[in-house]
Amino acid sequence: MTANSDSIIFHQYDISPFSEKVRVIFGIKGLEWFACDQPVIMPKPDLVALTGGYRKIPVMQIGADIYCDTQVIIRELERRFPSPSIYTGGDNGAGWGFSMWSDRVFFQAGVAIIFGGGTPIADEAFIKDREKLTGRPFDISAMKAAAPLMAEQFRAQLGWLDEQLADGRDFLMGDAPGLADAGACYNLAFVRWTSPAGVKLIEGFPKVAAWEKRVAAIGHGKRQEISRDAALDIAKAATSTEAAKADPGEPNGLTPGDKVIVMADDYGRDPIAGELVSSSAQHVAIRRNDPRVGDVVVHFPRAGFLVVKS
Ligand SMILES: N[C@@H](CCC(=O)N[C@@H](CS)C(=O)NCC(=O)O)C(=O)O
Repeated sequence: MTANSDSIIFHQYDISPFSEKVRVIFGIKGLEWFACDQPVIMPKPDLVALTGGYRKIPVMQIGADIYCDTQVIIRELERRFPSPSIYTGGDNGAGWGFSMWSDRVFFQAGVAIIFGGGTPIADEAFIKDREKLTGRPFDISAMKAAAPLMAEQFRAQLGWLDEQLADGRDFLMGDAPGLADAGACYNLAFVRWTSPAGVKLIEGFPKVAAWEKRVAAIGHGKRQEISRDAALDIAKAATSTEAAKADPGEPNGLTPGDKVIVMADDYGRDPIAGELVSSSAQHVAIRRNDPRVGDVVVHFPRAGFLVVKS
């Protein structure tokens, strides 16, 4: 199959843990998708042509709709492909809170162990890039000093997963894999790829290690590859399917047509400018134009992002 404007194009790289979260969702839903590999560090001109400045990985593209951040990517996958659902244990709302814990607190504990333990990923160019991304020194010696303390944090949180699995269930919310499994397992995968000390901590919880294997066995759905040029050509030829929609509950009166800036509230806070198309408590969509891709609509979650009139 060649990709078209209905295809899932997934801008990613293989050792990206947040990409792994979505790849597991592709597996759970049995989806076909196209991997469009992007660089691990800036510059990423082809990605930024689509997003308007957002540089984090992954980004999902369907035609001229561009979804930034795993939260909005997974919500959109659930909307378009509802079966099997990612909410397998009544965690329709709680699953998102669980994901935010995993993406921020659990992830940062893993990062400290990985980079504090010394890993070949962290060469000079990578360190400089991540300092720009976070606006803070990427201080390997400070991470080395903190690694033993962070090991305690990481272990305590692995312990929560272990307690969740204590009754012998196969997956975190019950018999079937879903949002919680994808949302937690990628942090363990990242540790496995990069940190022998971290792997020891995981292996300290045999139920967690067995669960991890069950999640890995789900696979990643059906993956094919697409070049960056071909992905941009698809965006250029396509039209967004997002309809303009006012949200009467908008706390600050945002209305379709408003010129706005959207930015993440943690790291990678590059501002993305556009015109508001639609918004809700969980989602904001803005239209922007780029000479390489034409008009595109870029989607973001609300939790973890700021939207301001420009
Ligand atoms: N909140 C974002 C976090 C994404 C994230 O931090 N991704 C990492 C890679 S796994 C990243 O973009 N690092 C900087 C880069 O790759 O340029 C999400 O859920 O998608």
